[in-house]
Amino acid sequence: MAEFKLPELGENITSGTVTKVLVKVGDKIEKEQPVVELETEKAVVEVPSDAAGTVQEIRVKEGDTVNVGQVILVLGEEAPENEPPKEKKAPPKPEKKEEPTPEKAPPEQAEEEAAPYAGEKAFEAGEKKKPAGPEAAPKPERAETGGKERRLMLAAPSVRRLAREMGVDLQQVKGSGPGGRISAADVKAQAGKKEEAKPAEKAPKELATEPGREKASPPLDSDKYGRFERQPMSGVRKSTMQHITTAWETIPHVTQTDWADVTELEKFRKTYGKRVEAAGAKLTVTVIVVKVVAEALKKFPRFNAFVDVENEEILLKHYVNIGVAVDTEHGLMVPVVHGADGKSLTELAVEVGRLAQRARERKIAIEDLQGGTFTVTNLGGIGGLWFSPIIREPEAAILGVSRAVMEPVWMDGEFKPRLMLPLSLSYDHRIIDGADAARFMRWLVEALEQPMRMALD
Ligand code: CAO
Repeated sequence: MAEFKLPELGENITSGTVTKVLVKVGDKIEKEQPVVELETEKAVVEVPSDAAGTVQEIRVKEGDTVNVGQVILVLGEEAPENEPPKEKKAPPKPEKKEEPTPEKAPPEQAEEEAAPYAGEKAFEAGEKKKPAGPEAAPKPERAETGGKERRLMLAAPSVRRLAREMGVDLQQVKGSGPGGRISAADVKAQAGKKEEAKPAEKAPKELATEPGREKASPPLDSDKYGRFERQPMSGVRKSTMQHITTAWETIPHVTQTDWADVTELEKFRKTYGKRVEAAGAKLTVTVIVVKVVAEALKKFPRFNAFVDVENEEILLKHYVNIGVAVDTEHGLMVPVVHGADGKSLTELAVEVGRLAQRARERKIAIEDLQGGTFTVTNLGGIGGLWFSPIIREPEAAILGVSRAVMEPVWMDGEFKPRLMLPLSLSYDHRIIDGADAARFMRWLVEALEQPMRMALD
């Protein structure tokens, strides 16, 4: 028997919330097989087992906060005796409280009865019978609440999550899909009905007594001006809040703006983009900017440095790892291109594409989020001109890229239409002087306008 404990996740991450348990008791698992999905302060990650074996016991469940070093699973050589297996030893039952018996509900369901949303675990119990992936094939929900059997519900985990967040009881929702499957739209429609039906001042009380829910954040609250909604923060949001606050409070920021004439570069991008596509990637503005920045950082090491306030030292990094801000539906994530200075444009395109996709699928590895020395954030796909990006502490600078726009530019005695790319460089004024920042920015602009500039000195 061996215990698998939550490993070090790095960079100040000490805990996470279990969003999904990916194995069942009795499963034979391989080394490196993901066993739980965990939402940390930085991202949702799959945690792989450090050993192969048979799952004897699962010590965590969805919604649990798990600390580094805490036991997640117990692994053994053999499958546990006497199927069906138990996921967790039932705690001693209080004398008066009537717990569901194994005939009424499987052990893991009984375990979940104590959790806020009894239906979730019943879903997993259904999964044991049919091994298909949960997102692909939603399983019925069945649970008992207060002795009253609940209806069988069909809904994907993402829909259940939405229902939880909106304070909607799936039991009250009429599914519009095949076989009564509940969609996200059905949940939203039900949330709308609930809000209409309830006088604001009564909302919290009604929710507290809603069947099948022992604990919920009221979806609507009110103050003297009207109603408002309380929304719990996700782990990614909490992390963003914490890191941005720290950076804002500790780093004296200055933002230097400029723009680069990328008319020629755009022609290059269109021409050679096809070759990069052959490698399965896209030669984007972001990729080109990462390449140019990687070169610039070798020439301007102060922009690739950390401040060690305690020792009053500047740590000049001899490696170039560029973080790329990615807008995902669960919040901002910044995967890191390691060794960006040693990569060709095509390699960078492949890597940026891979990282952005993994981040959006919530499948990014922790190591892909660590080790950055400088960050690029491109809002050009959305629009807008300059902005003031916040440095990712402990880095020293961040480059914001906005949408390239056609502008009349005075050239050779006349105005010519040129594609201009707005750039915003925020830097740590404790270690970078304004003149240095202006020089760094001019170098970037010249390199974007005349790529041979990169090889000049
Ligand atoms: N100027 C003009 N057009 C731009 C552009 C720019 N700076 N940046 C992107 N575009 C275009 C792209 O060419 C693409 O057009 P086509 O579809 O015609 O090719 C379209 O806009 C969409 O681009 P994209 O967003 O996919 O661009 P990308 O691959 O270069 O960017 C990524 C990848 C991950 C940086 C981007 O998707 C993203 O998430 N950006 C948001 C980053 C963010 O949230 N920053 C804020 C951090 S602080 O809160």
